[in-house]
Amino acid sequence: MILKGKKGIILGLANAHSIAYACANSATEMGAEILVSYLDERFLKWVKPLCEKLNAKYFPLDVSKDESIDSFFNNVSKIWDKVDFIVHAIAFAKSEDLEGRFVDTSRAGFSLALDISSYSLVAVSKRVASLMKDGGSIITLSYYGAEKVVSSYNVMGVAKASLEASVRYLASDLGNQNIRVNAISAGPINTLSARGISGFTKILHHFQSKAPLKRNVLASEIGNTAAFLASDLSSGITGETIYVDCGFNIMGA
Ligand code: 1JT
Repeated sequence: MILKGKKGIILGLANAHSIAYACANSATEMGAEILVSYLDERFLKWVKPLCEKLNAKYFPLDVSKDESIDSFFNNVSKIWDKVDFIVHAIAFAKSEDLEGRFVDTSRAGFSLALDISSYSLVAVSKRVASLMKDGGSIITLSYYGAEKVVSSYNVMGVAKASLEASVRYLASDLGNQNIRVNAISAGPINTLSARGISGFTKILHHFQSKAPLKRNVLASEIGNTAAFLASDLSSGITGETIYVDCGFNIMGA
């Protein structure tokens, strides 16, 4: 029960396959009280029953709009006097930008991917920091394509590189309020977002054969690492990108 007495926000729940759901599940098991964000009414069909099961509150949030971020945190501050941790599990890119050549990325596609997948962490961190009265932990999700070229990941790789750099700058800014900021670099997981990508099954197979543990990473393993980063067990860790990828990233030829 490493999160007993803590209050945490999980951003980006779509359905039971979401990494956000695995994080909400682990945090609840570890004793935290959870509040969840979902994009809009289209997702309520899945979000409502999942949140009821976890005894979690849920509010809509569209990170592309400052007004939506403001009203979300306004909702949070009405029911909670403080927040201890937040998990940011939100990313987006146009499907046409996750295939073919990176060099063909449009200005609009580049801007959209970086806005939703990277700037949103900055916008959310500013608001949540003012609610983290006893310090806190900010956690986001990244992927190996941030540092090495992974075919088709394209503009998302650039967005994740920007996200990981933002983690370091945010950690530097917020450290004096005892707020830690870290990223989890997760191995590929079969979520709703991932399944939309052509060739994703091939990626899962390649990953399994190369990774030291010879299997794909489980969403629950990401959730458990997020719980560790949210807890006081990780009190000396900030600005870091932690791999939860069955060892894939250590391998060379
Ligand atoms: C997004 C999507 C962000 C899929 C993502 C993602 N981060 C990791 N994945 C899974 C993935 C995707 C590709 C890949 C390897 C892993 C889809 C919606 C937008 C945000 O390529 C090798 C393309």
